[in-house]
Amino acid sequence: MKLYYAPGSCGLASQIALQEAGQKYELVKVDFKTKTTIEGDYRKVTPKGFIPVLKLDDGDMITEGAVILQWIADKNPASKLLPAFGTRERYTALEWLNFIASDLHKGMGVMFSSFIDPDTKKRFADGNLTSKFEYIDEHLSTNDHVLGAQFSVADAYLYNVLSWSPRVNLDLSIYKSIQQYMARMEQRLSIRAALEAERQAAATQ
Ligand SMILES: N[C@@H](CCC(=O)N[C@@H](CS)C(=O)NCC(=O)O)C(=O)O
Repeated sequence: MKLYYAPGSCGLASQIALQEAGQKYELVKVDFKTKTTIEGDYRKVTPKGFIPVLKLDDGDMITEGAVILQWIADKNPASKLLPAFGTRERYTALEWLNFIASDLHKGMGVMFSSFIDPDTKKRFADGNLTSKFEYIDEHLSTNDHVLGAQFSVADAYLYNVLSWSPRVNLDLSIYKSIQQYMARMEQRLSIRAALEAERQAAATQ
């Protein structure tokens, strides 16, 4: 299995999930500027040009980070990375995955954009992102993980996206529960292993 990724981007969540599931995978680095990899034209892998893409051993490709996370969880039920199909808890997990993907991830994406000037980014952070951080902080004040007691792929994704804040000059230090959550996540072996695998792959490709 291959995971197309770029260092420091949203492919980390998929890697964390693969590590949690004990799945072996190979990392293939994508150059965003040229849309190439060591294999050649990345647009042949996905015309969308985005990472992550999970290429299965039979050649099938899965795109969209939140969907890749569900695929990994469902193929590895013993790892308990999502609640069972059909349960109310499953839909709570999907609500979180959707919120992280469409509101938080894409909101943080604005902060990385080269099309938006620093003042507009600041106003966007104050007017849009702050309420999301407050919501997450409040939730984490009574929950060790996104879904409560159990780690899930929603944590892989939430950790991934929140970890970008220093790179876009967002100071989250006032959110004590987020700070404690991030520190807890950084103790997890899967997260350490994913970060290390990414560091090693980035150095060699
Ligand atoms: N809809 C996609 C979006 C993924 C996405 O935003 N990927 C970014 C990196 S975090 C990307 O590939 N950017 C490519 C570029 O900026 O050229 C998903 O949810 O997986």
